[in-house]
Amino acid sequence: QKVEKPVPRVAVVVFLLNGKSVLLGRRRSSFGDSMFALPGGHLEFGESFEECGAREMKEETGLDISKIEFLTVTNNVWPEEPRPSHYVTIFLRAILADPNQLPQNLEPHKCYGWDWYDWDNLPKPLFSPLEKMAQSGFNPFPTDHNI
Ligand code: 8DG
Ligand code: MG
Ligand code: MG
Repeated sequence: QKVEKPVPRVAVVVFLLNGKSVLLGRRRSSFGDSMFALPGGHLEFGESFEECGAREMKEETGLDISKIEFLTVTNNVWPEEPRPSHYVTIFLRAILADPNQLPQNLEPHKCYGWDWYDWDNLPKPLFSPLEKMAQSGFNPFPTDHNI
């Protein structure tokens, strides 16, 4: 049996901001199972980061987003589990296009459900790329220059 040599892949994930909260879902996967993670997925050929973020959000939650902005990028290597993985992860932020829209769990085989979590009281365990960012003091919310 041929074993493909692993290669780095590009992931795009979105901090969907709603008041002081962000949208998180518990992963249902052999990789990071039960961990709270952002909506997102793999960058497809020819896509912009913003197109990918909006598409993954729609596929996974049914939500339409607006004001999509690039925040940062991190390099994430999992040497072992369940197979070697390496993601260059693009973090975006966005807001709901319609503030009355509710998230739906459109890929229940991949996620146990979406909910809003206060940034100051994030659930545990967080998926490691997100955990690393939270630990580093990163904050996805815009700075309020009026304070
Ligand atoms: P796709 O087929 O829809 O493109 O992929 P997916 O099934 O939605 O993939 P995913 O696991 O949700 O996202 C792809 C990879 O992105 C994931 O395996 C690892 C990386 N990733 C991070 N941080 C996060 C995160 O917070 N949420 C998600 N969903 N993926 C993340 O590095
Ligand atoms: Mg997806
Ligand atoms: Mg996904």
